[in-house]
Amino acid sequence: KASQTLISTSKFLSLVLRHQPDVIGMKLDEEGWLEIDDLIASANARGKKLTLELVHEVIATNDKRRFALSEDGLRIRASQGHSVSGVDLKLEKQTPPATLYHGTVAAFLDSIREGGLQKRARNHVHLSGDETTATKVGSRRGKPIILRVAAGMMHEDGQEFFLSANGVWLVDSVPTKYLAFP
Ligand code: HQG
Repeated sequence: KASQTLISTSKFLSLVLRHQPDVIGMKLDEEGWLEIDDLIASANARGKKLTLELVHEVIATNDKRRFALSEDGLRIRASQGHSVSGVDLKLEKQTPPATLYHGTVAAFLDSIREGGLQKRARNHVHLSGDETTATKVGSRRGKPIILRVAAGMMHEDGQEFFLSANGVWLVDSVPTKYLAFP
């Protein structure tokens, strides 16, 4: 199968499962799940070609493992990146490593120094476990700048950390005092 099909399907699933389930007239459940059969039927009804095989292939081959299958195998959700309100992934709190990383770009630095890292459109601030990953995240927007986050200290101070099923660290915000700028 052309990898182009897998990429465009991944983008479509990201749109539906993170941001706008209403584009196919769907609603996510409170933990972000959607019945795969409903997803396929609704997508097809709106002219978006989607099959069970394709959905499973995207889940299995996606470069960032962006989508997860429920235990019963009948539902799908995005593992992180949501902007739809009211979704609670019910992740367990985790103790983070001493340092985490955030990849961004120079244009945002003044504002980040001012207000710390904020969620913006998404439900969490996303942090990376290593600099290589953070560099990729920052590169989506231009020349990457890597900020070091004193995650251990934040955690000791009572901030909650969650780790998504695909290894992305999620927090509510990162106040400036925990950030080291390059
Ligand atoms: C910036 C991708 C100004 C922040 C990635 C970022 C990730 C501020 C942007 C996931 C700010 C938000 C998320 C402040 C934060 N002032 N700018 N106070 N606080 N920002 O896309 O972390 O490929 O919502 O630096 O791999 O870039 O989609 O967050 O540049 O895991 O699966 O505001 O998206 O995953 O951008 O990326 P985003 P992100 P996927």
